[in-house]
Amino acid sequence: MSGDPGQCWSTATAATTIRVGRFGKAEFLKKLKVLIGVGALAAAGLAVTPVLGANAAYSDCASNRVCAWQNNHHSGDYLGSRAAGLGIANIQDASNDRTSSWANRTLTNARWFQLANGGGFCITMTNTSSNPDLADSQNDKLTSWATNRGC
Ligand SMILES: [Ca+2]
Ligand SMILES: [Ca+2]
Repeated sequence: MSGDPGQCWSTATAATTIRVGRFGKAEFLKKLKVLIGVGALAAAGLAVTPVLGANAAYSDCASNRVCAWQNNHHSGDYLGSRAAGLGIANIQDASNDRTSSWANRTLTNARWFQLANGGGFCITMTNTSSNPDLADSQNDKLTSWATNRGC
């Protein structure tokens, strides 16, 4: 409706006709598909956010938790957290092999493992410390973790 200032289109049908006429049917359908695609992406984002906490930050990790993030410097998806004193557990499937930074905000040492159920190599997460940038050999390897002691 941003067309000729001298024209006044009183119905939606008239506006649609003008738009189709201006862009051509093929281009109109292309624009429509783009709009539908944007809507679908927005819907997908809304569905994922509550689970993984996209665009998380260090401050999302409570002071009594051990936490993992998708990207360096405690950013990207928030992959999960655990309280102190818990035994070995696998991280949720959607978070497996994605951790690039972690924080242990508890007063207890914790540890994480390369493989499920405490398998593979073990890395200690010292109490009240964090690693904002895992070494290449550790990056995207965390599969299980425990918060009751170090390795
Ligand atoms: Ca990662
Ligand atoms: Ca792994």
